[in-house]
Amino acid sequence: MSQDLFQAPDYYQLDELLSEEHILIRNAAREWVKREVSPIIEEAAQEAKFPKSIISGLAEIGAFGPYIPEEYGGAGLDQISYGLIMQEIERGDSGVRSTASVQSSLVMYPIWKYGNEAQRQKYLPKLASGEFIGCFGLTEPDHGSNPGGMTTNIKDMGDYYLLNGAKMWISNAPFADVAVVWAKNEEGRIKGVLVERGMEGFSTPETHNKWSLRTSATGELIFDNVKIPKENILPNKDGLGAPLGCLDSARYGIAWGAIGAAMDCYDTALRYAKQRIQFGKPIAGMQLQQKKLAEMITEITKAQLLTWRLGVLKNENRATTAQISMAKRNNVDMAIHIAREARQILGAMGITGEYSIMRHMMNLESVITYEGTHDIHLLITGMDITGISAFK
Ligand code: TGC
Ligand code: FAD
Repeated sequence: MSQDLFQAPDYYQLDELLSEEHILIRNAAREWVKREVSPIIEEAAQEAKFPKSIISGLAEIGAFGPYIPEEYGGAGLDQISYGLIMQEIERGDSGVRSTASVQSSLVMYPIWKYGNEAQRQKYLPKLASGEFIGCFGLTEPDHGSNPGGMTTNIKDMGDYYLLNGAKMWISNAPFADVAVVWAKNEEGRIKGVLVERGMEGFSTPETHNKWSLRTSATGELIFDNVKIPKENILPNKDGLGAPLGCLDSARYGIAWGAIGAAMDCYDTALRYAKQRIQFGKPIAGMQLQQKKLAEMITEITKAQLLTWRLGVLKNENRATTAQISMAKRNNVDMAIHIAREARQILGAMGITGEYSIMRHMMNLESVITYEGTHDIHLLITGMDITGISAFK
């Protein structure tokens, strides 16, 4: 990729809504992405390899467990800081943000919230430092949008549980040290199970040939009579609400992250349009290109306001699942539209790895599907405003 010249748009002077600490944290993440992610990310995407060399840097900027208390190795930050970190990382690449989202909201969060003290002490500091990488197994081959139908199961064998089943499309699976896996017990109740690499009968084959999220490793989790010690069950919450509670936190981070991808596409397209001369003048002076750019900055500004307000509500523990769904859905859709428009502004150059836009565009095809599809989030809003579930 050519040199990273990113300049963040702040059309409504929203920095004034942030504290000094927020700005320090955001700027540290921004600088780190420029220094450590931008120079290597295009090659990693072309080769479809997760760049393991950035794990320690992610830990240093507080991307692993931003809001997990410091006593467990987390950064102890508020929800707006968490969002800003996700925004900056996804400005670099959605696959890198995925790794941070899974580690923080889908692995550390359930261990912190639903685990006991021994489980917290055993796993959280190592996950916060990046010594351990985690993954989250909810989706199955036959149960994606409808995780409540899962068939992965645990059977009580007296001294231990026996785990059987399979999960699919699992971020970080191929190299994760620990997997938070959701499985039904004999009463059909969903429980969280901590499965460690090396347990007999547990394998994690990688999923190849993705055109999207190529810097993030995706795989299956296969459980063939895996013996699970009883102390590896998360004791403090069960039922579908347990994994869905984790998704609330991850979806919130994605709502911020998508703004980062959109800002990068807009900024790249604006700079290119000012420099590219056709018909004797910069294409930025053509009305059609101005329409695209003006609509982009309008949508980015609206998304920034939405997430800032959601962050305030989240800090006060008042953000609802439906509010989070609205922000995830709106912002990812906004980002994917901006990526497509920005790609066109660059003409043929837009399809090359010289610029980040096509990579963002392809990544966002995963982001609009995982953590609840675009349709599912619309139906969550529909359910919230009508009081009637379209899922039953
Ligand atoms: P429903 O009957 O509505 O709810 C079942 C129980 O769960 C409770 N609940 C929640 N609790 C906490 N937080 C939430 N967000 C909750 N939403 C619902 C609910 O109150 C109920 O509790 P109880 O006590 O009454 O039993 O469930 P449903 O089966 O009708 O499904 C609802 C639906 C479709 C919205 C839900 O299943 C859903 O969100 N589906 C989408 C699945 C999804 O998002 N999967 C994501 C997998 S992980 C992933 O994609 C990671 S990508 C990682 C990366 O790389 O970044
Ligand atoms: P389906 O549920 O089969 O949906 C197919 C289509 O039907 C979609 O358009 C959907 O909107 C629509 N649809 C489904 N139900 C309804 C309905 N009731 N009404 C209207 N339309 C409907 N999962 C994990 O557990 N952990 C991970 O780490 C993880 N990482 C992922 C990484 C990547 C790169 C990808 C692509 C996915 C990942 N997922 C992960 C899985 C992801 O959460 C699922 O793909 C997603 O929930 C959708 O499930 P599905 O793909 O089975 O689609």
